[in-house]
Amino acid sequence: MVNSGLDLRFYFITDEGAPELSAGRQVEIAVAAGATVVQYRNKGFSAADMSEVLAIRDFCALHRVLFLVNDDIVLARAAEADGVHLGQADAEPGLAREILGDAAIVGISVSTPAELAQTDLSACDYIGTGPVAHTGTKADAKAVIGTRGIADMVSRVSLPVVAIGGITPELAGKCFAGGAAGAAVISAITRAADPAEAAGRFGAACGVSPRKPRSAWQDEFSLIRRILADARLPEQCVADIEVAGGDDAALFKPINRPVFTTDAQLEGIHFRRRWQSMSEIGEKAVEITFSDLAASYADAKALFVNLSLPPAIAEDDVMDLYAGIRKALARHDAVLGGGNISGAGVLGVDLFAVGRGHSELFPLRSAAVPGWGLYVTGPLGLARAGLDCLGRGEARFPGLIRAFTHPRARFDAAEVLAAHGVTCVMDISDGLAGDAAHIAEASGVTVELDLSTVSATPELAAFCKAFDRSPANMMAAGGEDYELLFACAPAVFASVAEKLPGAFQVGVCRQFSGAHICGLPEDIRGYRHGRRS
Ligand code: TZP
Ligand code: MG
Repeated sequence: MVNSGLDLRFYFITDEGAPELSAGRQVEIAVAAGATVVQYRNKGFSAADMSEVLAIRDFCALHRVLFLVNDDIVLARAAEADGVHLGQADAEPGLAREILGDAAIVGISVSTPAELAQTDLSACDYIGTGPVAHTGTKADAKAVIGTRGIADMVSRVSLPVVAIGGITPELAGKCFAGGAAGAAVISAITRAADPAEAAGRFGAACGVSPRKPRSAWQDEFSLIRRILADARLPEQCVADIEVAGGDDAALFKPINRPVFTTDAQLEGIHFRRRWQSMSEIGEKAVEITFSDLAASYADAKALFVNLSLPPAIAEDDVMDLYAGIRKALARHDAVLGGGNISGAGVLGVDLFAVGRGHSELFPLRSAAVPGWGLYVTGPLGLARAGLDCLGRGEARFPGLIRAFTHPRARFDAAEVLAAHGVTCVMDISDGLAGDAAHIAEASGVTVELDLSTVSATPELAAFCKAFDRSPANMMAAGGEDYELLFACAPAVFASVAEKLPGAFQVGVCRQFSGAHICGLPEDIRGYRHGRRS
């Protein structure tokens, strides 16, 4: 699953004036009917309501429903909501973006062309437009604009339009026909004689399916039992490992030249649950960890996983994450050696991998010498552009999104490089500019980068054109491609390239001349965790 677009179809807003339904109960009903967004709207919010907000947030997270807060950026931030919906009289969308961050969803109400003209939409992800029909739920509602007003707004903006105000299932259908991306509803559900039945009809009009209720994971031991039940040792690995999985530690048979590496994937830093399925998150975590083994000419043998689990996550989601982990392990003939589960604030996958090293070679970053070329095994910048697409809700470049969500450890390329005796290799996780500098510094050379003859893939070129980005910049600064970066004599590369047609030159190594990297504009830097500016 790649949820690159925002799914705004069934946009439920809580009703602080519903006679007998608490906001929490309203959300349960809407989510069960398939709501794709929940907006917490409570004009009389006080600190006493905070536990209600947090319970709704967790319930939405558990069901993978987007959770937004109405009007209040500070509450949205404090509740760690997915975003905020602002009215014309609220704070500027740019301020919401600044406070809530790049990945937050920011929506704004824009009812008329006149309002549109005075609204800066540059920090917004969608607009809410209405009222479509008469509504008693908003005292200061503007003049009714009808479904025609929705179609008119759709024709004026490129952002998704959510229709709001007095919407019934029948009207929702008309708004979708006019190009609306979603229908927002309060009273047609909350004040219906049978709210659950009304929510079901509204969901059907929005084209969503009802949801099964999910419960949060409760118990570390029951999860571990389920994980282990699926994690039998494949026959071919028993040769290296005697005991893995269910005991306090794993027992390995002697491994010739064992190689160890570790990596981590953290929610909010490396991934967002709404951008990738749990299985994709698990699979990627293994591939990026094994990428370090590939770059070291080692075969993957075993993986240890230390999982940090927030409370609002379902046991089935954890099993999905492990399904992805197992898929990658099977791809590389490796086993789950063991692991740990701990409660935490955010989802985190910490990994530790064991490999069997090459019988003679252990490539180093420090092995490059002046006169060698610097090369990569495949296209650069795709994953960074894919991440951008996910952040923008841009679905036109699926290959770029896939590069971000489905990296592969290049064991195939490593085998070719090892067969050619290449001694200077690393994987590109933080971007060519930064990673080439690691080789230059470790080897005491100057790397002269030159991307002038490298062309971007057609999809990256189209992305750069659409968003006015420089392809060279994306290729040099974009991280997470997990291709291998290597240095060798040009004659060696000529023979490597016969086996790896996707490989190409990105620079040359020279005698150190005062700077480790040259050939790039100043503003190009690789990704560096912890850097604040
Ligand atoms: N903004 C414009 S109309 C409206 C809001 C919050 C109220 C929508 O509620 P209902 O009950 O679905 O008309
Ligand atoms: Mg408002």
